[in-house]
Amino acid sequence: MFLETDLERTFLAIKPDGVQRGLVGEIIRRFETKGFTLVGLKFMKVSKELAEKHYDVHRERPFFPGLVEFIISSPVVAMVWEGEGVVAAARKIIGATNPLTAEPGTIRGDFGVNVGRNLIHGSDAQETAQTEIALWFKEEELVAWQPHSAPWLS
Ligand code: ABT
Ligand code: MG
Repeated sequence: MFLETDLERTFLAIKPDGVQRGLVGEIIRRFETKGFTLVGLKFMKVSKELAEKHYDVHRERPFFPGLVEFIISSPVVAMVWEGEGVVAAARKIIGATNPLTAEPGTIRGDFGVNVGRNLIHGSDAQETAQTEIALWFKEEELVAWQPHSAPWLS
């Protein structure tokens, strides 16, 4: 028996600083223990083309070139997570863009200090999530599954 839920998906990426600092396990743990479901995961170096497309909305901003250089500098962990309300909830778990003002208890609030090194990306809306998932993942790389029904979940 499954709970009736309105499933949605979001795109998350642990940025080069998160990988370099050995925070991959810690970051994934927060989404797993919250109760979201991992449906896609890959460790990869990002091409300049993909980085520029991903941050296309910031193309005219002064920080754009440095941002792209940073994202392609070292590997990232690209992920798709599924669950009820996961897009907004993941943004809460991640915390504010600037880690200095991000609340303690959030990923950025707990581990970061620099806005240009804010550890993890999360889609900012359901529509953006769909665009980003399609940009980063092929359909066959996503695994549709449900965790075993358990008394505490159903
Ligand atoms: P992302 O999840 O990376 O998109 O961050 P978030 O949505 O919280 O914030 P936005 B505004 O999308 O920032 C994108 C990246 O640009 C960096 N940035 C942003 C700066 O370096 N300087 C700035 O003044 C602003 C506004 C932070 C984000 N990524 N990194 N690394
Ligand atoms: Mg953003």
